[in-house]
Amino acid sequence: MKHAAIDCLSSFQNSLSLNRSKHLLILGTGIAGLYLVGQIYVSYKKAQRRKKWASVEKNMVILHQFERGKFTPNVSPFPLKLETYLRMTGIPYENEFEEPMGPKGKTPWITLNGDEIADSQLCMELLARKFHKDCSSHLSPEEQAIARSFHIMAEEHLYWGLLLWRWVYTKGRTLWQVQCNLPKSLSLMLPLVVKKLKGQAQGQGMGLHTEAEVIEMSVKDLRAISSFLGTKQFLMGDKAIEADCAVFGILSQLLWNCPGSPFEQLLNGEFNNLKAYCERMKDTFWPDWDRCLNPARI
Ligand SMILES: N[C@@H](CCC(=O)N[C@@H](CS)C(=O)NCC(=O)O)C(=O)O
Repeated sequence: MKHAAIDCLSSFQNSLSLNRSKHLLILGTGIAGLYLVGQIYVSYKKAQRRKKWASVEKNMVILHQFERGKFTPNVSPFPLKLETYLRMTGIPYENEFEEPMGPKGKTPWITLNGDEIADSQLCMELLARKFHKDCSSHLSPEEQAIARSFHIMAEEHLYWGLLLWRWVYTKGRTLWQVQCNLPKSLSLMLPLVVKKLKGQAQGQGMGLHTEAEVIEMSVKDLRAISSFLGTKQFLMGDKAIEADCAVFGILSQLLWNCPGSPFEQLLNGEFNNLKAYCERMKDTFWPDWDRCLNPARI
């Protein structure tokens, strides 16, 4: 009798665990299937977009970037730099906002005659060669070296002050003040984004300093650019060059897209020649600036 009960119990347990394994197997297969279908759909959409981009006229640049910002056409310095360059040189281009992240995992990037090129600077250098555009040819090698130093200081040093202020010190919250229609999922993902960008800043080195130290270093960069610019129209004189696109990309973010920051305050005060410079770059290359904002200011 006792044995029969034990046999019965153990066969019940066996069938339970068999059932559980079966359910787990079905669930696992279902999830894997859904994932596969999702991946196939993503690849299909990607291929469709590339087909569309390949059908544009020859030598038309497709500039991939984030959606327009509220106060600047882009809330990232690098797409703004590249689009300003395209305008400065008159190279024909079209904007594309569906796939802002390029083959190197960053924005912006371009498609040109079916080729994909990442990195704003590499794009500019390739376009300069292809379309025979050299906006700095009137400068001496020494002047070109100075322009390069300011360009690199802005993008490889001051940029990290911007990144840390926007993503670490204010935890990405100001993004909602400067960009409309952000995906809802971004609020949920925000801590992960902040962690990733903080990691990048630490890897670069700037993120290892205290906030006060980083702000002080950034102010020194701003002072250097302000002193060098002085009363000149553009970085190297009356004519804007490639380095102006890079410097403008960063300064415009600090001026218009960092509400409540020390940068905003300084650009409206001690360094107001940099504010005038941003306005000048905007007026010269972006006569349609207001229409390139989201929402457009008409
Ligand atoms: N050197 C690159 C920098 C581009 C870059 O850092 N883009 C940022 C936006 S400001 C980005 O895509 N970050 C995303 C990430 O790092 O995951 C260029 O000039 O294009």
